[in-house]
Amino acid sequence: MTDPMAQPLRILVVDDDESVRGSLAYHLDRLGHQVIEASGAAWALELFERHRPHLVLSDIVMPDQDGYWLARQLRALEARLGGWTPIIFLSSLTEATNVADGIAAGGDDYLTKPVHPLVLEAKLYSMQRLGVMQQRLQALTLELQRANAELRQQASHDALTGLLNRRGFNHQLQEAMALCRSAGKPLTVMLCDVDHFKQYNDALGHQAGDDCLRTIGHMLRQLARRPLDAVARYGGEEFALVLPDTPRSGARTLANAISRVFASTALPHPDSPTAPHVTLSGGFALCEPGDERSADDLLREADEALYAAKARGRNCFIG
Ligand code: GH3
Ligand code: MG
Ligand code: MG
Ligand code: MG
Repeated sequence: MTDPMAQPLRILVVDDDESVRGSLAYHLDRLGHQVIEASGAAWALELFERHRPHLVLSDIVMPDQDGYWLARQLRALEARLGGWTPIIFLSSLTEATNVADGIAAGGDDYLTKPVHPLVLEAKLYSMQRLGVMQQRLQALTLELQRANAELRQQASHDALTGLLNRRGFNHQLQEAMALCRSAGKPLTVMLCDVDHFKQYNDALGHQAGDDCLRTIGHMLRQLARRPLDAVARYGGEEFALVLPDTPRSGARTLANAISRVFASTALPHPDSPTAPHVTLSGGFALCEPGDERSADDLLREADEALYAAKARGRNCFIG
């Protein structure tokens, strides 16, 4: 990897005095840097946007706009575009207030003319070092943001099926209920549980059980595919669906479609007393406009309906 501190810099030199620019350009060129010259602040601003220099060396007293103005413009530009370019003032003004004003305007350092080439070199080095640190910080921030997004995803999703987990589902349910209430739409909550799944594992092995759960998740996702529908793995072999803008008739249609697809896709279940293939039992609860029950109330009702479906002999939906 190339040493970031050894990189040649593109430096914008701003001074109304041509001889000052010439002398600075001479020293900077000897240090291997590339120089862009501007004789005034407004012109410097244009050149800055065009060339995006790594560093700005600016005079303060110039006809028209001064160096403070330029620094303020550059900082305002960066506030919009992002990034940070070091600004070093190089002025014959020597009062403490000049230094203070320069820093307040957005300058990072302040040197007085004439500047010794060694001092100039050292100051460039120090700014370059700050720039490298800033880049590392940016890279770290990006990495942190990515890790955070990954953690958020993991906190709300199930690793096996990629569906929402219980926590993600509960959050989604609250949001969907609020949305449907304000829009005056019905909403259905559905809980499904795989029938005789213990026997499935016992007959085919836990790995096959995992594969089966993944397939079931995919099938449910395919069946409940309206944009606001959410499918979750609610527990071990239990799935939950929230179906906004879905009345009882819509929930029944979906329940029938689930049973039909499971029968026709025929995931073989050698040991099921119910059917030769994997089946689901389900229960659902409806939240009509004006119904003030909580999400927990709905889930409890759906769970009771699921229990009733199991009691009725499985492979059916009640709600
Ligand atoms: P029922 O029809 O009454 O629901 O019977 P069941 O056997 O499906 O229900 P039970 O609650 O007795 O057993 C659930 C089974 O689901 C047992 C458990 O090992 C299995 N299971 C739960 N989570 C997973 C998982 O992540 N992977 C696999 N392979 N099996 C799981
Ligand atoms: Mg001047
Ligand atoms: Mg279960
Ligand atoms: Mg089960």
